[in-house]
Amino acid sequence: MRTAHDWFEELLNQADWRSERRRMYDRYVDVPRLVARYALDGASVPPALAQAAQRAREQTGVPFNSAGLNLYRDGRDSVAPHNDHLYEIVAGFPIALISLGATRLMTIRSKAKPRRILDLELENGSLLLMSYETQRFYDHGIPKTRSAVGARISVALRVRPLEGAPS
Ligand SMILES: O=C(O)CCC(=O)C(=O)O
Repeated sequence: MRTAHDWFEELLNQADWRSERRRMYDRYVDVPRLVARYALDGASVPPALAQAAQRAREQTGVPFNSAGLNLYRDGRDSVAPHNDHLYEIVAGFPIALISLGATRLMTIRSKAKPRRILDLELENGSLLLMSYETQRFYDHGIPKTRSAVGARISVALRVRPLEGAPS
């Protein structure tokens, strides 16, 4: 897991982390994690991200061109159940999630009843591939935890439509 550890340290220190605010009903709230986004053909991509994306392309055969990074600083950081917006992904391509750092639980829930729930421990160095179709029928999220957990970075790789290309 040396490589995953090195990628974690490098991205923690070099990624362009930002906090975001989101409208919730009539007020704005902090998004409970830090985020960074990269077009993978851009000049400012950290070397660790370029390497991780290349490994994911080799493992999956998918031409990922975009990365969304999440930094969960501790157990208070989370992402609410959601599905990816399909208009932001080229039809048919999966989404890859690389986990670095502390293990966090991901909960995957079917949208339709009867509700099926799958809990996955996302470990350091793991790669989770979620199919395009999954986004139609399932939500995924990282719940908060009271357990003492360290920081975790997830790298979400997607194939985004090129600017101006028909989707
Ligand atoms: O942190 C994770 O593994 C999930 C990230 C996620 O759901 C997203 O970036 O949309």
